[in-house]
Amino acid sequence: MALLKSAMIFFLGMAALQVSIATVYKVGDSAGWTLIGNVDYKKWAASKNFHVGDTIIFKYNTQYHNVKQVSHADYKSCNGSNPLATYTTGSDSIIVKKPGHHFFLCDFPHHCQAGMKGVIRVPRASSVAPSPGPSHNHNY
Ligand SMILES: *[C@@H]1O[C@H](CO)[C@@H](O)[C@H](O)[C@H]1NC(C)=O
Ligand SMILES: [Cu+2]
Repeated sequence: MALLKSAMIFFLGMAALQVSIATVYKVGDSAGWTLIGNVDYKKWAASKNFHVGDTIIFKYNTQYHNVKQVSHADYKSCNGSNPLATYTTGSDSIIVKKPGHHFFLCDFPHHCQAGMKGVIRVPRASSVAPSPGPSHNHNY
């Protein structure tokens, strides 16, 4: 009985830990998703340690901007005509569901070229990927 109880506490503790690890990120911080102020979204995204379960929020004026998730090729060429997902509410909460690279851009004319694009890089869980070396690599 005591063992069952401590097992319960352990699992509840793990669940609480999972919740506390999930982070909410507002894209561009106080600036939001915009052309104003020349926010470097690539740099912004590269400075974060995203994980599965995190929430990415895009805040913007819907008259001028939107959010499209695209393929790597379309990201490179700033082509939003074949989106994997489209967001247009002006306050889009996107929950990171899987590891990998997630490419986003604004599909209004020339906005992507002007810098409204970024990559959310989500590393695979460290327990899944065995590390070959003695030190941890953080090349994200
Ligand atoms: C965007 O991609 C579509 C489909 O792949 C293609 O037809 C279109 O020409 C592309 N647009 C630009 C501006 O490259
Ligand atoms: Cu835009």
